[in-house]
Formats: sequence, C-alpha cells, structure tokens
Amino acid sequence: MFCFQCQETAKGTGCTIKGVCGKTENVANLQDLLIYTLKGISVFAVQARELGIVKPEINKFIMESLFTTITNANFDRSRIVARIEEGLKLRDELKQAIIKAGGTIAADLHDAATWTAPAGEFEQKAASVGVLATENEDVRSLRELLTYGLKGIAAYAEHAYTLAYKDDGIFAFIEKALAATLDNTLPADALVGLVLEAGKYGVEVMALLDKANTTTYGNPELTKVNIGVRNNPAILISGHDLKDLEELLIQTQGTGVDVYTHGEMLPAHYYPAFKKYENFVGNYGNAWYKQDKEFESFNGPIVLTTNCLIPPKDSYKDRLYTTGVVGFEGVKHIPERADGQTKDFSAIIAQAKKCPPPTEIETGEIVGGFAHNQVLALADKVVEAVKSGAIKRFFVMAGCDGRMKNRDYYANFAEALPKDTVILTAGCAKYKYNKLNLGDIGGIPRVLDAGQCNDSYSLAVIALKLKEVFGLEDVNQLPISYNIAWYEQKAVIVLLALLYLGVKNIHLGPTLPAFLSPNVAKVLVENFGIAGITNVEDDLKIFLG
Ligand code: SF4
Ligand code: SF3
Repeated sequence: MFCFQCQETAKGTGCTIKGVCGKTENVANLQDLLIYTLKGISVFAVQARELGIVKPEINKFIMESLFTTITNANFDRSRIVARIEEGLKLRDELKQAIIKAGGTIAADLHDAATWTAPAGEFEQKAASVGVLATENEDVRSLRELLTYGLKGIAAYAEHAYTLAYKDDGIFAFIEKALAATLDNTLPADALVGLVLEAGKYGVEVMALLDKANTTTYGNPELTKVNIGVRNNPAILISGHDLKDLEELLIQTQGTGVDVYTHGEMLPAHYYPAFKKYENFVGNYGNAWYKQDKEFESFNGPIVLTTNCLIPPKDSYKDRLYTTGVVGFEGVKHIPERADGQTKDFSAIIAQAKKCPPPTEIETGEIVGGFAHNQVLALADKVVEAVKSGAIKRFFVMAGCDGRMKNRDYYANFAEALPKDTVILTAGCAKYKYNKLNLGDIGGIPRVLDAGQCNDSYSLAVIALKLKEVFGLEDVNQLPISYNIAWYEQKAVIVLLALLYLGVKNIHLGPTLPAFLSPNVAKVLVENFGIAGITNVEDDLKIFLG
C-alpha cells in the first residue's frame, strides 16, 4: 500500500504498512483500485456527455465512491469490493450506450477503461494501480492533489444530493478531471489549471450545500449549545449528514431516548429546524479523534453518518452503527433509504433504551451559529467595531482537528491572540479553542463558529461582504489572516476554494501535505503565498506584522 492523502500520514511521507488511521493494506489497495475504476468510467462519461448522454446513476456512483475513499470513512473491505464490481458493470453499460448512440470506442483506451477481473483478483490488480504508478513526482503530486480535491467536492455534493440539490456541472467537472488524471500527454500546466478549476467547483459545491441546508433547515443562528448531559438513555450522532439527524430526531420522539451530537454534527444545533425537538439535548465530547474515549463513556448507541470514524474499541463496538458511505467490518450498518422512505433507526432506538444514560464529561455551554446570515445580521456592529479599532483583525482558523500533539499549536495560538482579534472558524478545528472562554468584543464573541467544514463557504461570503462594505478592491486588503488546519480531503477542497476566491498568504498546518512535491509546493508558494506554521510567537509576529 501507499497512501499519503491525509495530514497524519506515516512519517510525514506515506503510510506503507498500515494506515495511521487504521486502514489495512488490502483496504488501502482496494480503495486505489476503486479510484482507478472511477477514472476508467470517467473516460466513457466524458465521451458520453459529448454525445448528449448523461446517466444520473453514473454521477451518483462516482460521487459516492469518491466519498467512500475519504480518510476515516470506510474500512470495510467487502463494501469496497462490491463497489468495484458495480463500477465495472456501470462502465460497460456506459460503453454500450455510447456504441448504441453511434459513438466510436477508441482502440487505444487506457487500461483503467478496459481492465476487468473477478473479485478474487482485485487485490492483485490493485497492487499496480496505486499512487506510485505515476512515476514523475510532480505529475503524481498534481494528480493526487486534484483527486483529493475531487473527494472533497464529492463529499459535499453527496450531502446536497441527499437533500435533493444537485448540479450537473459539478458532476461533469468531476468526470473530466478524473479522466484527465489518466492522460500521460497532458502537460503539467494543464493539470495545475484543473487543480485551480477544482477550487471553482469547490466554491460552487459549498454554495449548493449551503443552499440545500439553509433552505431545508433554515439559516443557522446564534445558539448556546449545552455540553452537559441529562439522565435519560441516549443516542450519539456524528459526522456531517443533517438528513440522518433529522430522521433520527423524528423517530426518537416520545421514546424517552435523548439525542446528542458529536464532532462535526455539533453545528446542527444552530439550525432553527432542529430546535423544536425537546430530546435534542446538546453536544457530547469533542473532535473525531477523541471518540475512543468519548464513545465509551457515552454509554448508549452511536451512529456515524460520515467520516471521521476510527477503528472501534471492543468496549463500544456493539453500540456502534454506520450509515451512508461509512463502513467498518463487524459494525452494524443502517441501510440506505428505499425510494421515498426514511432510514430505519429503530434498532438503534431499541438498543438505546437498554443502555444507561451518558456519563457527564463536561458541563456548560458553547456558542455558535455564525454562518453568513447571522454574521451579516450583525454586520453593522461588526463594521462599527472594525472602524472604531475595537476589532483589529480577524483570523480564519477553519479546517480539521486531529490527534497529533503538534496541533496544540492551534489552542496556544488562539489563546495568545491579542484581545482585539476575532477567530472565524468552521470544521472540527474549532474544538481546539471553542471551550477556552476567550470572551467577547462589545458583545461579539471572539470565536465565531460558522458550522461544519463546508460552512467555510460562509467565511468566504462574510469576507466578500466586508470587502464590499469597506469598498476595497481586493479581498486581501481586509484585516483577515488565514491560519488553517487540515487533516483530510475536505480540507483540501476548502483550501482550493479559498485560492480560487483569490485569498493569498494562507498558512497551512500543522504540516504541509506530503503529496505536494517540492515543485508543486513552490507553485503554491510563489503564486499564492501559501506557507506552513512555525511556532506561536514567531507566527504571531508575521500575522500581526
Ligand atoms: Fe495513512 Fe492518512 Fe492514508 Fe490513513 S488516510 S492510510 S493515515 S495517509
Ligand atoms: Fe473533521 Fe474528520 Fe476534517 Fe468536516 S470530521 S472537518 S477531520
């Protein structure tokens, strides 16, 4: 195996024996083969589109499969194998549709578009199609950067899709870009172009998801979220899927079972639509990597709707459920919605009733809900505070949290920031500083949480609005600095989206991606001023100039 798609990759270079995330060698290889299969399907999808053939089942399959391979989503070998089998089938159906429409199948198609094998030979095939199959390190770097951006796009597209929002332009781009990663004649410049174009679609997909979420559940609003517990049996829901949460809340009404959020589900509390559920108690715990302790002390069943799942401990494995693209061998899975129906959470609810209430690990509350609508509602106050000098600078500290010790930097950085600065956050990165009680500036909290990682879109909307209000030419003239923490591939698309919007001088940590070759990193440094982090003291000097 060779995987270097996340920030915690072994030795900062690549996982080669087993993933630091717990992904086994055969699952890693099979995920590579699934991506390879998607690239082959995409070759035909691009040709089919030229003939006016667009197959919704192909779009959906590619989207879900990309999401399946995101870090900490699916560790279940059999699910990946089944996807590859389905992919080969869909690829051939698409090829037949092209022939039927009068298209000619090229004689020199890439192996990705022609290979086939029984499931028993997948692992053997997988060994030759991974990341290292691209020998030139710069081309490899660009292809992987693009692919990881596409995984992020696919994840957000899937959430929007679940709420019946889709955009065919996004699917067409995913297919075009996947097919391009097979093209050995494509110059590096063209690949760089596709990486930047991915940023454009990153903005579009986050805007689409924002529309899906806010139209369905209302605009997030200033909310205090309880972090303590009540004395009822309860279910913990994690991941990013709001539709799963909604259906769980509906199905738990009147059962005596409470519902708590974990990790990236925390921002669900900010949406008006979920406030009517009296059993929606609060948020339990912190970011994903603490689940091994927090799932244990929660005592009740836990449902993972998306990443991040870590390999479960025996102490709670029988209380754990996956759904959607998430999977882990030996963990119960809630099947997809049958047409027009809801998911069936009855098994989880029945198990919850037999479990003791959660053990309290914290008390108090945290404040959030500062997505674009809420912040713009406070715009006058914010603009006034900037004009009067009460707020000197904003720090966008969006992205991910993670298990490595060097992420303490972000807690220390947040604490060391001068009192006249405000943190704008989104994603699970917030857990490093959302309980620090950093105070407020004239009633404006010093940590403004917009929501999940995809709600980084809100931070961009806010920045663009401030640019307009202050009559500036360029978003980089605003008193906003970017100190972003990344872990998985959704953070990659958030970064590419910010670059597309013209944001310069983003600091990215705790380490730069292993998949950036020195030359590709140089392109990002020279064109966008991307930099890493050093230590709090020196970085503060740079940021505060
Ligand atoms: Fe390693 Fe990250 Fe890949 Fe897991 S996802 S195998 S930790 S690089
Ligand atoms: Fe977190 Fe996995 Fe990235 Fe959505 S839940 S931000 S790491």
